[in-house]
Amino acid sequence: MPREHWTLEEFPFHPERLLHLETLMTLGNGYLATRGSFEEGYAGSMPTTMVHGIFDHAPGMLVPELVNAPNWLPIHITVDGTPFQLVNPNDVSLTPKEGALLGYRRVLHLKQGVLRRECLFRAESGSIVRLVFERFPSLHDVHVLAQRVQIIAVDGEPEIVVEAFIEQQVTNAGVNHWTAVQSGSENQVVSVQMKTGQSGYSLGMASQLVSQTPVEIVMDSAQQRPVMRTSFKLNREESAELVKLSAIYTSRDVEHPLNAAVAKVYEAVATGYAKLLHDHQAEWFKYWDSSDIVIEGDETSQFALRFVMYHILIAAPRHDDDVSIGAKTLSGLGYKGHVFWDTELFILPPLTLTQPALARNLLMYRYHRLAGARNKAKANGFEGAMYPWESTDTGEETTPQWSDVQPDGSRIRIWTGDSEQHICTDIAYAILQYWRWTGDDAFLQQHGAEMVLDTAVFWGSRVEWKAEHNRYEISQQIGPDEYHENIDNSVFTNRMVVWHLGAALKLLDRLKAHAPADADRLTRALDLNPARLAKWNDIIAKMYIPFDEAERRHIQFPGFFDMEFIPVPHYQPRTASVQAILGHARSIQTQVIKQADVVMLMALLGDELAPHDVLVNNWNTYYPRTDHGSSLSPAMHAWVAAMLGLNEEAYDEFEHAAAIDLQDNKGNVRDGIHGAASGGVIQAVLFGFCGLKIDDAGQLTATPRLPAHWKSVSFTVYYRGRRRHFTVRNPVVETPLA
Ligand code: IFM
Repeated sequence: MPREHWTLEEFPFHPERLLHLETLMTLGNGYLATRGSFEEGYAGSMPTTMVHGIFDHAPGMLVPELVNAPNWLPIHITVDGTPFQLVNPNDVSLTPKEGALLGYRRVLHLKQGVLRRECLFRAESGSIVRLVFERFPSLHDVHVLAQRVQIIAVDGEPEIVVEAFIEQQVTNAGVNHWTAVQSGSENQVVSVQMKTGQSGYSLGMASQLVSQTPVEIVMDSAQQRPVMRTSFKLNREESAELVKLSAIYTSRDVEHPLNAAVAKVYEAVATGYAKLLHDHQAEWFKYWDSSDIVIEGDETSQFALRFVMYHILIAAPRHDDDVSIGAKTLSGLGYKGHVFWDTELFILPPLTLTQPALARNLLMYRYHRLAGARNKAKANGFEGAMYPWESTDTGEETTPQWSDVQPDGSRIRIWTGDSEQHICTDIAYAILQYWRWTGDDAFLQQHGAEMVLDTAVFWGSRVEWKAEHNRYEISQQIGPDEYHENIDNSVFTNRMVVWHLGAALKLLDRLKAHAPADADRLTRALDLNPARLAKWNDIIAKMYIPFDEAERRHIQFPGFFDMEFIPVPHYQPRTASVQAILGHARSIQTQVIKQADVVMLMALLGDELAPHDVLVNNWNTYYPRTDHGSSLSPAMHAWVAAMLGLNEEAYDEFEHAAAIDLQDNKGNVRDGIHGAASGGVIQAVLFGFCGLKIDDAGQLTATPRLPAHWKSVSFTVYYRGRRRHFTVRNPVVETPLA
């Protein structure tokens, strides 16, 4: 697909990949994102626009979800009475009345954040037109949505009719969230105002069609919406240009979203498309100036890296620190827009390094949800802050307890909301990683420390003392490997808790030394009394870390090796996970692992976890048992393999991770981009292949372990407020002369 390193191209039309490409070609600006659906619509397509923070819990649904907003895209064109529609070239039942698509190219421009589509279309009359669609949600002014269509009469003298409107009949795959829908028009601007049923968010959207020919507003009474219509005749070779400018606000932004949207449309029309595009592109260039990573020697990886960074950038909130990025970004309905650990441990690090202000926004989202985390701890009989496994706007636990109805009519119990408690250490890890890289003391003192310390308070109350073993344990956990549920003493969780409590104690000492007022405030507010701190030290000393002394390797959890061994690599080539092949009931009784678990621990803690030989033994043990049933897995393996000098495995897993969305090798990209896999790919390059890290002396260092055919990797990172540019090359090995 990649024609050059900045564009994703579809040529010719691939109807069989409609939903996959619709996801890949999502545009966004950190406020909202819109899938790459067509202006004229297409049967089976899923036009979706999602605005950060607009969640709603519809009647009959198990949990709230991010709501599909009105569709700002519709522009319907008829050519001599034939509606311009893409037809499936494989559908032989179509009649000439439907027109003929003679040519098609769709290009997503990553560098500019613009989607362009060119179509050559023949009407039933024989007239041929070339249509060029272009659109972008402005990065410069995130409330502005811009579209332009050029219509060129290639053959004949066609009569053209253009109708543009806002589609307000939108649902989340059939689930309606909107009530009190009202549409209207005034002074050439059409608008709609609607409200979510349960959560009560209001949304206003307005739109104007700008044409050299008069635009009238007509009522589509069947759909109860105003439509902007214009018509004209083109001579052969003549062209026309139409611009549709829309704007959107919600009650999260302003008190009167509709008024704000209408005013913004007037402003955008006065500014004009060319200037809007110019300003939008200028913002994108600023993004890429810090976030581009240049690989010399591997064009496919170069493109893949830009693609994943693009998707992180369009999802990252720019001006809002009260929202976060869901597992599927804003590009699809998968996981209902819920926020998981995917954000803190996978998506956030690339932002911490290249766009620290955006990383801070995401961490502040968690700060604003401390109340929800404290409620969860209390409801479960614990102290401190226990973050939800799945989070939305409220900060309450929103993991569904039951799956959707299965083909046999049953529902499966989902335990992650109860037991995947490592989310608390994941958030603390991301906060301290952000602080170490940025040196943002103000954030740490005012916000970050409270989260790190109150989640430590949670762990202090959560661990269980086992006098008979003279150790602390943690029962009923789900580690990153979600195939094994409600196990006792997940090594990932127990070891990360030790790390967390150690980091919390050091943090408190630092605050006492450098910010005594904050140390004092937090000590009182969180009741960090000497007994509590002594217990943290005791836990650090006596936590049970499952380890096999004879084999010198970590044990994922006690009993793991008693289960049936399945040689996962023998199950190749496969398209399904080994779990799907063996079936749920059997696979949970085996050593098949869903995703990096002990390997994830190695990525996070590196040498701090264990001596090199133990890390190698861990790798040799767990790699052949992992079926990568989760998209989060391959990139972490690439990082760790690179760290261990396993170049071949590192590149294999990197390629695997980089293809997850582009090749749709899990078959579910229609539901949205795998945000964590995207962030993981970037970490595999920076932390894995480039070996970028902050050493004990506080210096940035890089240890090149590039794939053999990569000549160099160049990137810019912010370290303690300073921009640093690196070009990493494998060390030149001198060959002695014969
Ligand atoms: O957070 C992940 C989890 O680790 C694996 N299942 C999917 C979740 C959302 O991406």
